[in-house]
Amino acid sequence: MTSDTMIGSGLPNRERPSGGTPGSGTPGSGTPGSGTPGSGTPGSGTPGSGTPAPGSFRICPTTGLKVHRPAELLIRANAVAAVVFLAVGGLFGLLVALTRWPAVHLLPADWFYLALTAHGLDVLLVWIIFFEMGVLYFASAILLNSRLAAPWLGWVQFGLMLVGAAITNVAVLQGRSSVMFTSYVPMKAEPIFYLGLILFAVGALMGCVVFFATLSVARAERTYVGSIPLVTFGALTAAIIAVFTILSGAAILVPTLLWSMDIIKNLDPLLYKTVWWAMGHSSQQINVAVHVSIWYAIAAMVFGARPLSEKVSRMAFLMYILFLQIASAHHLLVEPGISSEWKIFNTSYAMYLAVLGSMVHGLTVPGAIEAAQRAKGYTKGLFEWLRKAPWGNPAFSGMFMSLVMFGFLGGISGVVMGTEQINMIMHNTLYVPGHFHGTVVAGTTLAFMALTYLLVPLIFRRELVLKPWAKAQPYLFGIGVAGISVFMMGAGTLGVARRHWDITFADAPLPFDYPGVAYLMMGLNGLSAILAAVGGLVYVVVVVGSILFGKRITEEGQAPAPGAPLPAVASYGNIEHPSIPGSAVLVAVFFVSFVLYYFVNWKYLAEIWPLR
Ligand code: HEM
Ligand SMILES: [Cu+2]
Repeated sequence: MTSDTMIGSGLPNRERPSGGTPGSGTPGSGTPGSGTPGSGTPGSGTPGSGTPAPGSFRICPTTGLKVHRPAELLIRANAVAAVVFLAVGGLFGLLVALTRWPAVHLLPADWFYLALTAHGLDVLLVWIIFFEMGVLYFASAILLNSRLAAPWLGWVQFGLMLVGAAITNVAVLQGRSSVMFTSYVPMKAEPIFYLGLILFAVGALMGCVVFFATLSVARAERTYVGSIPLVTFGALTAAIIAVFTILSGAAILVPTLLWSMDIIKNLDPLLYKTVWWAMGHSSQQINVAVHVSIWYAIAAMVFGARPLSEKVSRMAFLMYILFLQIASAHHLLVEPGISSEWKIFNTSYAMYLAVLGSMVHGLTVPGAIEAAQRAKGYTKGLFEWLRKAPWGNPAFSGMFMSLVMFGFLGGISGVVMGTEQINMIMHNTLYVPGHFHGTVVAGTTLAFMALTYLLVPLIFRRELVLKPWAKAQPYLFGIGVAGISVFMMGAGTLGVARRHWDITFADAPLPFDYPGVAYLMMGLNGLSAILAAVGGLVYVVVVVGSILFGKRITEEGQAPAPGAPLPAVASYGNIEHPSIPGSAVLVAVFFVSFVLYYFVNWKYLAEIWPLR
């Protein structure tokens, strides 16, 4: 098969698992037909216990994949809950940003900290993790052509997470739990604040269990050929890290709950922070693993792109697991109880190994898209493949902006801030939220939004409403978030503290003035926040509107012929003979920016801290 037909159709030369087809890769299996896309049609044979009744599957008309209805319902439920909490948390984010805009200074101090707590909680935890549960079910049951193991446990996941999120929100809104999402001891929240978080985490753990069980069901029932697809592999690394994260969370939140109930009298703040960040840092690595998987998924679904090298991409995912914990030291850089040697080793040498994983994906994802586009004939110059990409398709534009901004805004600033010495310039300033709005909003959130535009027709079976709005949405949100990220980093570089209600220090006995530029930055941040909030609102309106009022897609797929190729997203295999000069140039631009910015910060450090 030429690479042209391979890619042009979006369908690779991998074949479906099916009885007796050459290359189906199930030699020696006595029941080769089990769980094929054709199950349910007469004679296809679905032997084996636990194989669901034929009626519980439909065939997707777009991909030809089998869709297990209980999995589909769970994905829908988790996606809807995610979007609702994004709307709530995003509103709180806007209120926070408008308060930090000195000319507006919207909320009084106590409401500011309440809103900040609710914002961090609802977006960073609730929105992201509900969405991730949907991704886990999609990457297991749907992409592996399998039934979901134990859907009832999936509903336990959903119920526990919903109840947990609701309880914690109630605690925050009651006003006595404004401890922000890190809830550093000795700040004490109401017991139900921690209880809600624990229930939420137990729910998420159940979701991981369903995911692992589905992988083994798919394997046992031979619903796929050869290795699992890359997207599923990425989700697997995320789920493994999630288990570690949730156990660390239990190790710290259970004692904190007991402490807030006065059962434990004392909790050591440094111990709290160290264990809390075992959870807090790992949870961000889950987000990265998931959004990188989504980049690959969208590249495959929009372009039929296949990875440049399955092995290299899988290694890069594994690096996330291998070098996960050493980097969490970057959250402890000013803790007096920890030695400098340990901090410097963990943050400046060991950390780069995890970063390397992301940089590999940063090359291979655009590389895969470039190779797919070139194979379709977009070969002129370095960048025809990129210029002629479907920029009006919000799934692509959102995904590509997520990739670029995650690297340039979140990635570079993360390494700079994670360097012990330079960290002293911006520790605990607005640079920190500037950095993580680059990673977790421009990177993760934008990628999730982009994927939603594909999930609505595939999983909700509705056409998008308000298509022109959907087209503009990633740009509104992406540009707004880029502004938030850059301007908060700018203000932070000038020393403006994070989590601070009043940068004028109006009632302080000793006056203090930030430079005028800091005020300008905060104003620009407020304007960007409005733009991002509009982008977020458009997303919610388009998604909810489509789910409720979009034209129903009633078309049913046909069971594909045995041996027919699987779509790229659901199979294993590299692209053949890739040529990616354009991506190589993009990567070179990235490295030059990286190095320049890194040294600018060392120079700045030398200037504000003269050693004579
Ligand atoms: C409309 C979109 C958003 C706006 C305008 C916004 C704005 C802000 C602002 C101004 C802060 C406060 C910085 C400070 O004073 O320390 C903040 C904090 C934060 N934001 Fe956002 N944000 C948005 C979306 C998001 C999203 C989608 C996420 C996560 C996925 C997120 C995660 C966080 C977290 C974790 C904090 C820190 C809370 C804390 O310090 O306890 N934000 N945001
Ligand atoms: Cu971290």
